Formats: sequence, structure tokens, C-alpha cells
Amino acid sequence: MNRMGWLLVLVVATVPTIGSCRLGPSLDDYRSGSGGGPGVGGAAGASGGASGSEGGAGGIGGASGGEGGVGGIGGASGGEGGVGGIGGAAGGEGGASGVGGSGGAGGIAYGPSCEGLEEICGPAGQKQNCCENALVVGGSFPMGRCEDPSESCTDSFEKGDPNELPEHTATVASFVLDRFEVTVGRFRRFLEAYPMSKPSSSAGAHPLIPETGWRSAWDSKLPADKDKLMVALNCNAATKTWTDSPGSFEAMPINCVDWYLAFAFCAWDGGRLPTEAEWEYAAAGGEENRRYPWGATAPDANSANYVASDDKPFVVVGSYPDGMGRWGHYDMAGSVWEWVFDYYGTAWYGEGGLNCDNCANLTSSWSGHRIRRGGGYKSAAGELRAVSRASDIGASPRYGLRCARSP
Ligand SMILES: [Ca+2]
Ligand SMILES: [Ca+2]
Repeated sequence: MNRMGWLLVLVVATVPTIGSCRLGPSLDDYRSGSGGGPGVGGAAGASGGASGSEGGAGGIGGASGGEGGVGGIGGASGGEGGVGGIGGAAGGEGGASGVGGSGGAGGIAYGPSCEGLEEICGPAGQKQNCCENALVVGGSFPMGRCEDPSESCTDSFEKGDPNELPEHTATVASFVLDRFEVTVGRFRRFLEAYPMSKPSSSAGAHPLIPETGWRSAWDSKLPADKDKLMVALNCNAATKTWTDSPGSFEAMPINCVDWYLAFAFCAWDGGRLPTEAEWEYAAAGGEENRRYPWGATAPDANSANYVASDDKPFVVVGSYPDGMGRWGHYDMAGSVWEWVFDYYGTAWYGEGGLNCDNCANLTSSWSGHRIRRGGGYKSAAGELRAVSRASDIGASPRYGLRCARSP
């Protein structure tokens, strides 16, 4: 037997309410499975390792301190167990261990964008909390793309852009990443709080990388007030997802956001934009060096919202469970392109980024362009690859975001 089924354990208990502030456990807590109070067993995580070398990702914590996940199941031949579930807010007793894995733990704080949100995200019928996030267990991986298959190159791609070269080792510390693209409903909370939701100087920084916080010089890049922000979000009458009043698009990915608004949202929501290395690490499954978030198989209409999927921008986030990444993230490929922190530079991989240990490109070299990742609903398959890079700075109905957080 190559793969074991999921073990789903529900531990139902009362969830205490601790205001709107939810504090997460330490990384050790995630790993050890220790952690706070009662929780409810959550959904199982991503799939177990195909070859039995490694268990799947753990279950994902629930919205309100609920759901510790169930650990991944080790592969048939006795692989490493899954990462434990990420417990809910109140620090649930995490999910059951995977075979050989560790249990879940407390939770990670949900930001102000999550207050009072309807649970309407995820695959059809599942009604998941749109703010769910998942731990990405850090490590090193071959970032970018190699060229010669004869040299043990697993992700050569003859039509790939030269800016994906050279493949080089990048290391990232463990981090937490939103499972879904940021939705219209979550962004509405940011707008409601605007302009008080604008970031202060140095907000939204990566904890391990200096000089990554908000700069006051960028204040003028943000809309002056709520009305102007609303105008910005209506960047294209036909393909914007924003509606000035709550409607049927609340679970769609917000689009029409430029890089500055994306940064500002994540900082206000208690997170930050992921670095380019973090984003690719999550999309490539770390050292598994996957071509697409789900693996090597070319995308189809079941794995991603891209050009072969009716060319439609308006899909509920998480609608493509076949396209889930190693740690439980949806729509990393397709739907909307996702802003990441780094400046764009064509030579970055061979220069400053070559020895990337929690690195980010802090140097503007391309008219201030920033990186966007993952392709969008108009993209062909090549742009959906984990290594594919593109840049811009302004808004588009093709651009959205997801936020990273500290575990
Ligand atoms: Ca690679
Ligand atoms: Ca995406």
C-alpha cells in the first residue's frame, strides 16, 4: 500500500473566547504538539507523501481557536510523519499526531481583516474560514530553474525565462502563509478602517531581514482617503472583483491592488508580504522542487484557474483542491498573480540572491518594479510554474496578494 488514508480525529470541546486577540505558540510548540486549551480537531492536511518518504502537511487551525489539525500520515514505507496540525486561536490541543509525526499546537493570530467574516472560502461545499493559514516548515531548496536535464536537473523548462536562472540554494526560516489569496471581504475591513489602516514607518517588516519595513517615503503612493481607495479598487469595470457594497464577490480574490496597497494590507493585518524566496519555497514544496504547487503534472481545469479554465477571474478562493500545495495553500498557481516583497532584478539570482539565507532583494533596479508570482487567470501553463517570475508596480485586475506571518 503506497498511501494510507486520512485519519481524522475530532476532539470537540468548548472554545473560550479571548477577545479578538489570538496569540500563537512558538515554533517549538508547533513541532512538539504542545499547546494551549481546548480545540476541535480540524480537517486533515494535504496528502501524504507519495513515496512514503514523508508525511503530509498537518491540519490547518480553525478560525476561532477551534481546530487543531490531524497530522500527516506517513507513507507506506515508513516515512517521516506529517507536520502537526496548527491549532486554532485559543491554542487548542492540537490535532492528533500523524504516523511518526507530531501533534498540532496553539494557533497563529488572525488579523483584523478576519473579524466577523463569513466562512465562505475553499472548495465547493466546504465553507472554510477565508483567513486560514498554514505553517511552512523552513529549509533549503533549489530556487530558480536549472537548464540541463543531464545534470540531475528536475525543473528544466526550455521555454522558461532566463530570469529564472541560475538555480541556486535558498534557505528560509519557518513562516506562516495564508492558505487563500486575500478576499474582497477581508480587504473590505481594511477599507473600512482606512486611512487609519495605513502602515506606520517600519511596519510589515520581515523579522529576520533588516530594512524590509514600510518607508514613510511610500506614504504618498497610497490613496489619500477611503473614497480614493474605492476608486482605485474599481480599476477595471469589467474585471474588478471589488464592489462598493458587500455582495456576491466577498469570497473572490481582491484585485486592482498595486504593490503598496498589498504591503499596506498585510502590515495592517498583522503580517507582511512574503519574500520572493519564501513564496517560491511554498509553491515548490521546498526541497521537493516541484514544478507546480501540486507536483509535476501539467495544469488543467481542475488544478488552477488559468487560461484553460474559461479565462474567468471570478472564482471563490480555494476552488481548486487538486492544485493545493504541499503545505495546504490554494491558488498559488493561477487565479490572481501575487505580490511579494522583493524588488525585481533580472540578475538577482546570480548576484545578491546567489547565497540566499533569508534574503530579499532590497535594491530598486527596474523602475521600482516588484515581483509578482504564480500567474493569473489569463496565464498559460508556463507562468504557473513555481519558478516563474514577473514584475510590475501598479495595479491590475490580474494582481492580488496573500500575506505571510511569523509563527
Ligand atoms: Ca528549482
Ligand atoms: Ca494566485
